[in-house]
Amino acid sequence: PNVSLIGVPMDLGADRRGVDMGPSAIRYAGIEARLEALGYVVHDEGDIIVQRPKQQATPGTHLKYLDEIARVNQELCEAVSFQMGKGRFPLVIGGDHSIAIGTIAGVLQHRPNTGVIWFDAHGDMNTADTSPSGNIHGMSLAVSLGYGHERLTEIGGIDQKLMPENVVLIGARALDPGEKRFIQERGIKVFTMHEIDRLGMARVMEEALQIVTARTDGVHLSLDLDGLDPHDCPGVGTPVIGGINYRESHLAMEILAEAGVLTSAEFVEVNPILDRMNQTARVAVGLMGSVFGEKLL
Ligand code: DIR
Ligand code: MN
Ligand code: MN
Ligand code: MN
Repeated sequence: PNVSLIGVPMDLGADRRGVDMGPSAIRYAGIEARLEALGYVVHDEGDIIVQRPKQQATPGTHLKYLDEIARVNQELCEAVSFQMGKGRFPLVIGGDHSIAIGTIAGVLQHRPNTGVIWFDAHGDMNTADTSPSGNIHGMSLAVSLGYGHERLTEIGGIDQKLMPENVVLIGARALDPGEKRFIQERGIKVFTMHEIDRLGMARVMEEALQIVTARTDGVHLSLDLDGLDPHDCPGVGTPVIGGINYRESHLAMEILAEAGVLTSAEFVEVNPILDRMNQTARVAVGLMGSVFGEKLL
């Protein structure tokens, strides 16, 4: 089995420096050796180049850095699609969560009915009208569903988008008012921290897997490290207390691995500047180990 590692050193979608160093931090934490020890052939395809615009404003919209984020995601879409065309598993490392736009657009070229597990404290379902921040990392799931600025939704083709019934959120605990409406209007399944506490992570994952596999031709994992509790992952730009703990998150990855359905993945929002001794990247690499099938015995 071949894995293509693609780094995206982007911080423009979070408008906060440091998360651009995420790919370096994850490589330093040993991702390549970790997967090679499991028997994978890892092809490190390097990083997508991200420019640093002189100004954050984009004329005609309050979306910050729209031009460069659109350009990077277009390139990422092509890179992911190219690697999948060679039969490889794309593993994208970020970078802020705006890069899910390009990753998912690329995946949809090969698996047009992909299901998605969106592991995150946030919903990332704002549009320009509902966003409190103008930060595109809070809009990427809406874009992947076909809602948002045309410069973003056109990436990969406006007709090749996720279906809301094939998407589940896990770990949500900070949703903006417009995101709550978006979720309710489209009937998107959300396992908030309440459901995780009540049902336990094992049951949540079993139910989530049923949903994302029922009508799909693949499953993508989009894992924002701020889905975990900031105690375990302090190196993120928008921490929210009361999150998924280390053990629950590994259990979730192990159940995903056992199901054997995953066809692509991305790990985002690692910010080594805000971290303690690269802990968050190390946790990210541990989770990647689990989701690729690592076991103690
Ligand atoms: C907030 C924060 N909902 C926004 N989003 C974050 O700016 O749209 N997503 N941090 O990961
Ligand atoms: Mn190697
Ligand atoms: Mn996110
Ligand atoms: Mn988040």
